Amino acid sequence: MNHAHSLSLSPVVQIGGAVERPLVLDVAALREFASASIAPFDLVCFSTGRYIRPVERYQGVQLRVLLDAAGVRRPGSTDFKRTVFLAHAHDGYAVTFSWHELFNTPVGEQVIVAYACADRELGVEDGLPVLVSGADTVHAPRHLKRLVRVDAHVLGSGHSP
Ligand SMILES: Nc1nc2c(c(=O)[nH]1)N[C@H]1C(S)=C(S)[C@@H](COP(=O)(O)O)O[C@H]1N2
Ligand SMILES: [Mo]
Repeated sequence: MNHAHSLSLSPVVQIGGAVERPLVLDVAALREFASASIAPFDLVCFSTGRYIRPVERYQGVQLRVLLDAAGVRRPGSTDFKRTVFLAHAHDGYAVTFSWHELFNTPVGEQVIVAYACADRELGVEDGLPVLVSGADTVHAPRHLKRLVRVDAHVLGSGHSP
């Protein structure tokens, strides 16, 4: 009936694909995980070089913590080493992360699903929840607004020592 209030409803993030336990997490559920924050940075577009704006300290949960909760490393399988993650936004925008990048480099420490900025709660109109990679050289591409799902994809067909 009244769709105007839909922006005020709590958004939901799903973790799915090649995981043991697909998850559906609202913001309250995101807040139950250990919180992590990333330092302020300038938002700059990769494609055009356009300076967008400075952003303050984001706070949220590390993406790798959510992926661990969903069970990316399945028992008896070494597929995780050729797994990539596709993160999808509400508008169809999508970006990639690799298992190595998130779990086996310092980049992963600063990839967070953010629900607050400068100690203020984000609203959907701010992009809640924002998936952001704090260690990227150019930040805008992986400053993904209104994250809706992250899917694990196992690429190729390598052997599993
Ligand atoms: N959901 C979503 N997030 C996105 C994008 C998008 O198209 N959709 N574009 C990215 C890119 S390439 C840029 S440059 C910035 C643009 O930010 P702005 O819309 O605040 O100018 O958002 C990033 N995050
Ligand atoms: Mo961009």
